[in-house]
Amino acid sequence: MRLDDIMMAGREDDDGQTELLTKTKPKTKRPPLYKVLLLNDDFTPMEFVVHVLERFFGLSHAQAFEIMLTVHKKGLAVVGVFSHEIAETKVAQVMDFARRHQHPLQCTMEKEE
Ligand code: TYC
Repeated sequence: MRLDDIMMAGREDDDGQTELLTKTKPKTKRPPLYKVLLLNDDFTPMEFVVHVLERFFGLSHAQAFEIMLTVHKKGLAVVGVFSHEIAETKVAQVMDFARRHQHPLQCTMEKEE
């Protein structure tokens, strides 16, 4: 439960005791966040993946190299968490850039629990 789910107010009753009143507040839902995932393959050059991570995710060379290696070893990694619109844009940018360079690199998005 989030803190803003309940509003509390204090009021004194006839005996001077403070009663706590709780009311439910109209729900203000935060928009869901999306993980952007990069998938491993056997053909995309490591340097290309590092470049993609620097270019589209604003990572330093060292961070980009580290994530690339994680994907290479584990099969996939989360490269960032974004709103639906930003995640969609990142996925499209990566897929388009990879396609233009004729690499089979795959990037996808997944709703956060
Ligand atoms: N496995 C690729 C290779 O050995 C490198 C690679 C890393 C490809 C990460 C995709 O998302 C990827 N050249």
